[in-house]
Amino acid sequence: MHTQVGIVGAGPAGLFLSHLLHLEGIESVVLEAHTRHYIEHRVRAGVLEHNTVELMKNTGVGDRLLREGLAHRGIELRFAGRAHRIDFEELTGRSITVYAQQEVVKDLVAARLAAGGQIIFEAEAEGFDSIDSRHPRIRYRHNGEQREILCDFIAGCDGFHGITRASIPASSLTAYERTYPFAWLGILAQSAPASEELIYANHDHGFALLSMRSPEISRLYIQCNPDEDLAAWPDARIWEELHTRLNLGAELIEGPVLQKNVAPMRSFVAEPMRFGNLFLAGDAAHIVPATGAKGLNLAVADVRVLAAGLAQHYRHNRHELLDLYSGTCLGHAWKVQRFSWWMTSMLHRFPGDNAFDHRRQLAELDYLTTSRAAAQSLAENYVGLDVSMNV
Ligand code: RFL
Ligand code: PHB
Repeated sequence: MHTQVGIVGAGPAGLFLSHLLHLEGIESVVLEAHTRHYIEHRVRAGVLEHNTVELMKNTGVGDRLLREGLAHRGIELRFAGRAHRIDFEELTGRSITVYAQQEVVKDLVAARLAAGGQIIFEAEAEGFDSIDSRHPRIRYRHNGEQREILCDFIAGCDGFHGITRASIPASSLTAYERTYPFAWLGILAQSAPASEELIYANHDHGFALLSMRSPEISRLYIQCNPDEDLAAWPDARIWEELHTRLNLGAELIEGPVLQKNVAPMRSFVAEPMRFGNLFLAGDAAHIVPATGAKGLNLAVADVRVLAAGLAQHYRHNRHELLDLYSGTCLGHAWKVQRFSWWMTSMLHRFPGDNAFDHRRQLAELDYLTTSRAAAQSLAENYVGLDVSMNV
């Protein structure tokens, strides 16, 4: 089999790339290790930046998002018994939209299949040949058989644990990493969200976040230990912690817990994001701690740059944009790393922190909620920075 761009992974990065390439008249094949049902039901991100929403609307995959997505004009910060709203609309003229990642995935899969696109499910990429040549090959397993795709380019959109990054010689890649001494215990609950907007809370017991998926479904998180045993967290204990940390009184209504998981917090960047004709995009190249709500948006920002570079290659046989791909994406990704690290540092309890660290956190939150300049900085990062193409 031959295709112009072989894409490994049908997460937001791989699917969006395939969609954008199709709009440019470029052919691609997406290989996905899991089933369609699995990727369409995996509970993950929920916050879409302004630019992600605009891209979905402008490329014909925004109809359901417009109907079902929840437009949010701000967030609330809670700390030291106080609640303060950051008004994105007023500070930046932009807003964010709460629309679940698996809904984005469903919309992209439907659009690709309707346009005759090829997504091969249950097809696990196992290795690559000649990745530094003009004709790289992907080896994959499907229905128990080993197969091969010959491509012009490979896009590694296979997430943090995928094999594309691991296939690049270690001497050609530098990894920057920070792990955090905590994780998030997340629940999806059948209960009306206690607030119309997201609430980020800094509490003595640790961080808590109130988010949502719809007017009937809440998504709630609490800071926990990285090796937390879910068995130690019966629903009643989770609700008790949420009541304490969010401090919403009777407004936080409990409901059946539909799903429970523990997600690690990590910052990671691999440089460069290209090796020969293999390009890394999304979580395959970088991971951010979830506090900034950025991972999915960063994946979309990468593939937008990659699609523009590939379009320039096929249309004009020019390579400036592809040559700038890694630098452009990394320039953006590091700013997003900084923001995600900063939000994480400001809102969580770090084991070993002393009273000084705690007072410094509270002073930071106090500054944020009393200085327009500080609030505006948070707001413009949260609604999403534009990718600067001239890095
Ligand atoms: P994905 O979504 O991990 O997709 C990678 C795909 O590649 C497949 N794959 C392979 N396929 C074929 N062959 C192989 N060898 C393969 N190896 C892997 C996998 O099956 C998978 O389908 O990566 P992508 O596309 O880069 O997208 C990244 C996002 O999924 C991720 O950054 C976000 O979910 C992060 N994130 C959030 N991001 C936001 O923008 N806003 C949020 O509010 C937000 N909240 C979150 C989050 C992530 C969380 N968790 C669970 C890590 C909340 C949580 C709890
Ligand atoms: C979510 O709704 O899953 C969510 C919202 C905000 C975050 C992280 C996750 O910062």
